[in-house]
Amino acid sequence: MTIASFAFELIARQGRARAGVIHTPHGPILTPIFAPVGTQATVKAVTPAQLEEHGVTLVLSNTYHLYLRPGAELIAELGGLHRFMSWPHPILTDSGGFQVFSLSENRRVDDEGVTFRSHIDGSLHRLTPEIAIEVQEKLGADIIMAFDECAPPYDRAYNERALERTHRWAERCLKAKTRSDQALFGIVQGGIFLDLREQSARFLTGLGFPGYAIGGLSVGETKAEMHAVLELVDGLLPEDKPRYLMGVGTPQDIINGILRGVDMFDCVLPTRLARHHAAMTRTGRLNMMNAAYARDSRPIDPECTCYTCRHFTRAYLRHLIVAREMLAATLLSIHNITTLITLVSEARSAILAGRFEQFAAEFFAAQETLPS
Ligand code: PRF
Ligand code: ZN
Repeated sequence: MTIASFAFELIARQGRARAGVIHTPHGPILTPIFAPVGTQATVKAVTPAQLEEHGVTLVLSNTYHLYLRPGAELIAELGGLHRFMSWPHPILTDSGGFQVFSLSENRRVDDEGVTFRSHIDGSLHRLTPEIAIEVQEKLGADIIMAFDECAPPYDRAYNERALERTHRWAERCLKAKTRSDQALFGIVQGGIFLDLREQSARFLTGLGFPGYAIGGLSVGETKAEMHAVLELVDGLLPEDKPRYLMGVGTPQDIINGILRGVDMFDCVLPTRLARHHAAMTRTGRLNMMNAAYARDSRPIDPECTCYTCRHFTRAYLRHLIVAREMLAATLLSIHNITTLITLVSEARSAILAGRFEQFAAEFFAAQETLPS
């Protein structure tokens, strides 16, 4: 008998909120989970040892970037992405669809795939569902994503066309897949249009993926529109499969997602904000360059247990930023990632203890600016 390399166990529910475990070939992922983004096979400014120390279990990387540089064959030759970046824990790769649309110039979409110019050297490339799967199989992540098209959220005609294409591409991704040790997730699209979202969730569920992502959100729609899509999709996706809200990353959006049945999140926000001198806390953001911190002997967040908060003052962090020292980005990234990892891990404990409602209420009551 073969042991399934990928499985989702739903352990507890409170309302729509869920706590579970995703089993992968590189170990378990306790959900809800937040995954920091390692676009180019590195979570910017943070070492794998530092990620491990701060409770990170899942890292996301990008097909688009690694396909362009250094190339999937090279990474495969060197033993795959886990070994290449020395991350022995679970990895998820995004398919490249979203990145082609947001990063490359002169892209042209047809039913077959996308032709685009590299944002690095302008060279011409083509991604199709088959190529996206081939590249992701060479990289060897535990969870791989279907090749999709993320349309502008309010354009009905565009969303109808993109959805049809995304569904054909999802079928082709399943067909192209050859490895049995990777879980391929389907991606629900449809913009803000609830009937299209319903059509998408039903179609993809019919194909029988081991997990489902909700794409095309946090791309300019309102919070109310995002919540309406999440609530609809929560009722349509199978309960016994993980749900992943792509590219979502503020503490508020994460709690709102968990309240609506989401198990997985990823975002560049903690590391991007860190490089722009912002410290994330559960209740708001601090600009660490602010002169008010010049003599502040407190840590960023007295409640935080991260390496940065255990060892350094706000005054020191401000000094590093003003002096343009690289360590600032590392220390702030560690803190910001820890804020989100601690948030999802406490949310999980609250769901398991049946007190997530109170947890969420207290979280929103503590916000500096009221959540929308
Ligand atoms: N599709 C894919 N990756 C994504 C998105 C999407 O819609 C988003 C949208 N928030 C982030 N990353 N493949
Ligand atoms: Zn901290």
